[in-house]
Amino acid sequence: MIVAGAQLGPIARDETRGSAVARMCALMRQAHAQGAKVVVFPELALTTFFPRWYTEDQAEIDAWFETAMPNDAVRPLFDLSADLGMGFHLGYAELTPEGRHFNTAILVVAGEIVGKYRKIHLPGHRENEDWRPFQHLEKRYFETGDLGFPVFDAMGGQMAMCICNDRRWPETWRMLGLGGAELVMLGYNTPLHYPPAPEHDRLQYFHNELSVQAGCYQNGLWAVAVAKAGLEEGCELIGGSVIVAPTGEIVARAQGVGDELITAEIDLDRCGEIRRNIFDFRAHREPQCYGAITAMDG
Ligand code: CDT
Repeated sequence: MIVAGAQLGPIARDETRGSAVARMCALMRQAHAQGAKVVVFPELALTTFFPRWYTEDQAEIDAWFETAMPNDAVRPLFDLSADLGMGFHLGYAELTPEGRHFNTAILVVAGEIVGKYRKIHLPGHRENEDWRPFQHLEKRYFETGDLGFPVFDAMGGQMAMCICNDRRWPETWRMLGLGGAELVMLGYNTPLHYPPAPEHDRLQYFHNELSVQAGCYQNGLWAVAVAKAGLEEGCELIGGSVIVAPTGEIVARAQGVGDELITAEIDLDRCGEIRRNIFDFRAHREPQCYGAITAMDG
């Protein structure tokens, strides 16, 4: 199958959801013209990355969240997906009828939601930290995802999702690998500047690729990792969207930091190249020796 990653350039604070959706529809059309069966959009793709701002006004925060999916603003994406018979992955802020807040991603195939994931590894902090040039308040505005690491039988394979910071954690990938995932779709908003350790700023692109390539290789699966990129409200976000093979090799990479489509022809059966050999879990894993992984946080 051909898969696509639709990197988005910055979304301004005052850009409407309708405008972001129109940009995504254009990229979905482009992906379809190139034969793609599914297109992956970034984390929190409908709005600017609002956790960079502190507020105590819950109504102000709730305005960044979606209370229904689809809703009127997003419906053009669902309609286009149905018309084209295509799949898409979308990250958005979810406010449930019970008033719970999640950083969520869905997989939609031909206009129907077939899978949902809620981000488990929430980075950043809870309180305003004045010394930072911008905040990273995911721990304040979201709760930890409560859906585990699900894998969905869709589009002729085993599909899974994770979100941004999740990609840095080997536990994420192993859970998805053990669940039989063959293709992991993920979106990210990663600032180029990491205020607690600015000496690592120069490594942001490297750490993105290192994490995704290791996750793919060590679990024998494909990934499409897609950025929201560029200078967004004074904060530089990395680009570098990639499609990675089960061997850990990068088969497509975005060149810039604007709206940009990347595609690759992938064969899900190639997961077996790794899973039947070096990472044959059943033959070689020793779970009786891994107790600390679930018994301890640090
Ligand atoms: N969105 C997100 O998870 N971003 C983090 C930024 C670094 S932690 C403040 C990431 O892991 O890319």
